[in-house]
Amino acid sequence: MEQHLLNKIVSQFNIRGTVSDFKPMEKGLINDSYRVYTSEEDTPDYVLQHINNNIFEDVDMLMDNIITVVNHIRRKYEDMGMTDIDRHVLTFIPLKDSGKYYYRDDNGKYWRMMVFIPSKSKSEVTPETSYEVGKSFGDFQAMLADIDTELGESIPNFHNMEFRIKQLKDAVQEDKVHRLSKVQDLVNDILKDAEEMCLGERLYREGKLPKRICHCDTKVNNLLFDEDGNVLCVIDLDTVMPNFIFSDVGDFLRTAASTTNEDDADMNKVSFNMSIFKAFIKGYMETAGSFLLPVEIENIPYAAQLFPYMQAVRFLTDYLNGDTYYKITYPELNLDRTRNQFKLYKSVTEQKDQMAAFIRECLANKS
Ligand code: GN1
Ligand code: MG
Repeated sequence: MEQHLLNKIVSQFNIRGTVSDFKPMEKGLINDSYRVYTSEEDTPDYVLQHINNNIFEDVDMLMDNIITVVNHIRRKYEDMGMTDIDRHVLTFIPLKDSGKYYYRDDNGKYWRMMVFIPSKSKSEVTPETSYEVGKSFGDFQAMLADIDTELGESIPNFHNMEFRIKQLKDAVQEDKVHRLSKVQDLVNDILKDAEEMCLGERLYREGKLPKRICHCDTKVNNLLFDEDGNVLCVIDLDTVMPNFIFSDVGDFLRTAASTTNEDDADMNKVSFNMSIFKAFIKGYMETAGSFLLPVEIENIPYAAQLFPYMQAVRFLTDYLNGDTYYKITYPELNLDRTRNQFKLYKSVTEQKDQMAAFIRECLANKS
């Protein structure tokens, strides 16, 4: 986007310092972001982000959720006496002429700004860092447990597996861009496990499984790390909403414990790394163990399966719909992503018994 248009947008926000440059940031399949540089020594840089309101239709609700969450976390950190809070929680910038946290430009596009946090992102997750990350996730969920405002669903049915299966079946039925014949076998293979993967929704309906406030997009590149590989800050809060804890555990493992990334078209490289799983779960159980119910703990292996599976379903649905949701760089990318995630799901499934045994071990050591 052109510099003078970006300048015009930024000038609406109540930032400190003089803007000297913009650089597009590579991140996310949904929103576009720019790093906004300021020239003074004592002013922070910022992130300017375009909010994709085709996906997040209710921008007011979205930003209300996010502001509630960051204020809540900030208060907790203040109570703990933390000194460098601005590195640990996102700071959003209001507009100059109203208290609103987003700007709607002349073309009807929505924008928001936040303080840029210098960090190492996309850090390679090792078993050592994975243990620390597990602990921070347990803390993150514990911190959000007592928010007293009810959060809205910024994307209704976001991680509802039954709903995602229905979307895939609809896409198959419509076959909008005539790709079905090419992928019919894959569709059949994936749908074979649909019922099993909808376990969470069944347990919820039976009143056995609670929803808690979760982040719902805990992939590795939505975490900022410090020099030692500890989680500094959890970013990308668009999807924070009530859900099963499986979401955060599952999506983190989907990305961190995969031996490659979701865009890798070489399926031989895709498998699930048990040592990352073990380290993460060990850390997570140390901090979250106190509030998790047995049904949540027992089903952690299911969570590890569910997320690559759900992502395969979502990528395949988008492929059949003609790539209208996820950004792509070549025509078959969503199909490659589907195969990649389905392969990962299979690899998790093969190791499910080992996971269950490890969880039993963690529980035994605790008592
Ligand atoms: C999207 O926005 P981004 O790239 O962090 C998606 C996630 C998927 C992910 C797959 C709102 O996340 O649910 O897991 O892509 N976010 C939304 O990479 O759909
Ligand atoms: Mg996201």
